[in-house]
Amino acid sequence: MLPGNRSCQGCGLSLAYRYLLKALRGNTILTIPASCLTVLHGLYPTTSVAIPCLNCTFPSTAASASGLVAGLNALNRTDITVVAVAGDGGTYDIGIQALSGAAERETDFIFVCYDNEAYMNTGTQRSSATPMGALTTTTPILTKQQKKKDMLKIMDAHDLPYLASASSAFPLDLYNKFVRAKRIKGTRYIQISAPCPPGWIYPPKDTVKIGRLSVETGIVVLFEIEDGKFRFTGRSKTLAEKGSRLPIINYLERQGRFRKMSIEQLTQLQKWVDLRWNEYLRRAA
Ligand SMILES: Cc1ncc(C[n+]2csc(CCOP(=O)(O)OP(=O)(O)O)c2C)c(N)n1
Ligand code: SF4
Ligand SMILES: [Mg+2]
Repeated sequence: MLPGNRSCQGCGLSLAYRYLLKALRGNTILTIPASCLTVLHGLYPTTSVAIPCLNCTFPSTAASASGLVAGLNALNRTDITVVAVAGDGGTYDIGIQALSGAAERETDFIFVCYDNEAYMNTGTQRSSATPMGALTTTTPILTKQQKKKDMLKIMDAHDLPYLASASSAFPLDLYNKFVRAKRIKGTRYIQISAPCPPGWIYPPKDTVKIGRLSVETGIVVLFEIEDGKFRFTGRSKTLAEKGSRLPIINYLERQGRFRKMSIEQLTQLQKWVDLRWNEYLRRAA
């Protein structure tokens, strides 16, 4: 990644992207759909990324990756890693069909979902990754009433050789996951929680603080699953060993998007976070 890009100040995606490209060092081809990431890359003829990148249509990220892999195989260029990077809208919603198909065909590529929990590029519309209780421009009065879709669980059901959950606030953990994923063959799925100051409504200087709190509260859990074996990683591993998670209110109260959340929603969300945490503890045991 070159110095300078067109993301907003304090963008969690831009941090995560820098780390993951550093970890992927070597022959890599990217494919990315319409999203904040296309904006981050810049307008032709300028670009902030010094490696080849295909700009594909919104639903076709994993399909375009499948095409790239087939082409490279035909050329006998198995030394090149194909990496698809899409937002939560491009993964959980419009991209899920192509992604599931590519995973079932065991396509040899890494799919990265950076999760900023809404359609940010077009002005913060709700996605199925938006958490319950969040204000978006399409849930402007009552907040989002439904739970966040558990995409990690859906991808885990594909029995992938490697799946991981990371955060832009924990660079080394994120970096190590990409180094590990690069060495494995088949479909690898890595989901990165990427805080977004304008969409989540907090000052740009707090991006790392918000990201850390998401992990401290268990809203985001750092883990990896390799050939079916679940492991907590980094800070989540320590939290699992010490049993000292913070209540989610510590994370929610710092973000304007949750200012209209009801007490019932808060209770429901805390319950969901606790249930999922206990599920992970059982898997790790
Ligand atoms: C088929 C199609 N529908 C809608 C759009 C408009 N569009 C471009 S980017 C975007 C939002 C993408 O959201 P997400 O995937 O979460 O990435 P983010 O913008 O949050 O980084 C939308 C709706 C499009 N480009 N193509
Ligand atoms: S809207 Fe959010 S995700 Fe998009 S560039 Fe700005 S900070 Fe990054
Ligand atoms: Mg998004």
